[in-house]
Amino acid sequence: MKLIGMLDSPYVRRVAISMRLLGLPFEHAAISVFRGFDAFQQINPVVKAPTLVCDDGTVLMDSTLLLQYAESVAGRSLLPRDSGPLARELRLVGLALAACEKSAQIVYERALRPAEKRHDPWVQRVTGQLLAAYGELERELAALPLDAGAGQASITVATAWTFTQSVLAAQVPADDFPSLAAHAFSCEALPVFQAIPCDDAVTLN
Ligand SMILES: N[C@@H](CCC(=O)N[C@@H](CS)C(=O)NCC(=O)O)C(=O)O
Repeated sequence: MKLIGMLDSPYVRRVAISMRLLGLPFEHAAISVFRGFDAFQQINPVVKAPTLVCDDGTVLMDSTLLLQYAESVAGRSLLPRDSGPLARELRLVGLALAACEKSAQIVYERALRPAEKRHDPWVQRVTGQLLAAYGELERELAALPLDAGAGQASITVATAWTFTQSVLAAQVPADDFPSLAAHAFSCEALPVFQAIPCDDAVTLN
């Protein structure tokens, strides 16, 4: 299998870390969806990161679908089987993915849209949604912490937080989210997170 996309994308990174934890060997091609658009397009015409090229050549996209496929190949899951714990983990994953989406929207708005065409009410709406997602996550983790690296919610929450802190630390002050910051700190110290780092300098990937 071949995973395509830069590790400054939290979506790519959560898939890479999960595949490593599932014990699945894979190649990684760090192709940018912006600077490497043409090369990416030759693999996946839609140019979405992450993209997974399966061993039979099937091209998949969307991190959650990639993980569904990877877990099927591995024959095990990073999500709980029982519906109660599963519902909580899915809620946390959903909140973290929403936070990734809202972070990326703000980054794209700033980096790609000419200043005179920016629409402040839109940025404010997205920033409110971003803070709401992290507010919910903070409450959840303060009430019941996650074990570092011990499942899909743990991985996705940590990769989302690290991503947002790398691009929007001023908008989402770590001091306001101590449980989230502590969780991400514990995860980032794990060998699997260190082996698959969020690129220091986030580029528009
Ligand atoms: N829901 C998707 C989101 C993936 C996504 O938006 N990736 C970004 C990179 S962080 C991307 O491909 N951006 C290029 C574009 O959408 O044109 C997932 O979970 O994989």
